[in-house]
Amino acid sequence: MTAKSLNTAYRLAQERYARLGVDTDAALKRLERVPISMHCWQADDVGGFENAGAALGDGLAVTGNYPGKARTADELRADFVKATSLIPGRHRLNLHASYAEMSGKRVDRDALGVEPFRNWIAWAKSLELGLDFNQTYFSHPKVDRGFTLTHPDRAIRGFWIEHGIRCREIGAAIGKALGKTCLTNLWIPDGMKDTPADRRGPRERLAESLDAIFRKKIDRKWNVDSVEPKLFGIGAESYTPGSHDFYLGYAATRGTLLTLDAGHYHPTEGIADKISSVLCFLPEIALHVSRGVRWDSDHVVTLTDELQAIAQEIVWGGYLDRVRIGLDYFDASINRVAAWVIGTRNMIKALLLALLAPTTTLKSAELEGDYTTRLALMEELKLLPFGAVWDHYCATQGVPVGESWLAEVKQYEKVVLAKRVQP
Ligand code: RNT
Ligand code: ZN
Repeated sequence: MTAKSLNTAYRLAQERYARLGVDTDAALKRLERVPISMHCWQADDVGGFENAGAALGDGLAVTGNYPGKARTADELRADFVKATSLIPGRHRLNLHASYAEMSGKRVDRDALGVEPFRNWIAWAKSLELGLDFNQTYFSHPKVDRGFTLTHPDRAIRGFWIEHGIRCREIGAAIGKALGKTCLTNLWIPDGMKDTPADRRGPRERLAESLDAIFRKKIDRKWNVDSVEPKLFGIGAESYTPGSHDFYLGYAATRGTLLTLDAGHYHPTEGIADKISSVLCFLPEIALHVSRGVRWDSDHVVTLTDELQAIAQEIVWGGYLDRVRIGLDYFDASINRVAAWVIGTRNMIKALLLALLAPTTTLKSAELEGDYTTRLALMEELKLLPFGAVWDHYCATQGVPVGESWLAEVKQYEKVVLAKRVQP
């Protein structure tokens, strides 16, 4: 498409939206300021670089063996730079503790400091990139029978409590070094395959462990903490102490954020409707936007009704400044850079769609009881020339328009990814 035809298409779209009272330029200006926290673990199948001596498990599973997985932090950084060159806007990178770069001697997770993250920080600084962080409570021999912070043994709990504390400190060091608040998100895999005899004990231990982790006050300017509930995992089908109810109560009483992961509920239960509910009681939340297919399968985010519902709730509810949007999926059956690009572009598209809705008109029709107008407009909106506005956004942000990003990923695959021989 030529610049001229793109521009013509945009002008026509702008006129069409203006007829409904929607200012497309204003929508794009707002969109530009919404960062998406892109999860580092899409690039290497949640492998990490610390080599802790345990394979991925603990309720997490990545399927596929597409060539080109990042083998080192440098490769992951290069892949991220490639991906973000194909995505409009300015985004963030979400790191896990297991992406520590140990030079020579290995430091265990209860002794982790900011040192092994110096390369990440220096790199992020040079790109003016914000970083987020996560404790890693999986792929480690001390995840014993699937338990970490709920483990009956005090010593094992203690090990993981220490890890939790250290990661918050690393988060704060990252935030301070970059001058951008870091979100440190805590998720544990703990649970039981079969019906437990004691549901109370592990939950009380979890609350106690979390209190020990969050005891130290950390300047919220540099680090904010969040906790991530889950319903079940592979091998933990019957019971998860860190459930939604548990963590909602925890976040509300302790002042942490709550992370809503789209794959962590019953298969037909969405997270969109939870946003305005929990934000009545919590100042801020975080999201792990994902796509579960039959279970928490972490498929690449596509532009589904559920994704649009999430974006509508954030935008229409006026919550853009109270929701930290992050992604969480891992697909090793397709090109991993493409997986990043597709999912992130879709998240942004969903936000743009939501920003292009005539919300004032819709809300006043609703207040007046004119549900006919509300429904009619919502349906007509679906066929408005959204694509022209999206193309214009990509063009003005200097990233490929439409499917043309794919050729760049194919080229990158040929020149870079295909040459990576896996160890
Ligand atoms: C697992 C959680 C968690 C992880 C990442 C790797 O079910 O969603 O967020 O996916 O931390
Ligand atoms: Zn998640």
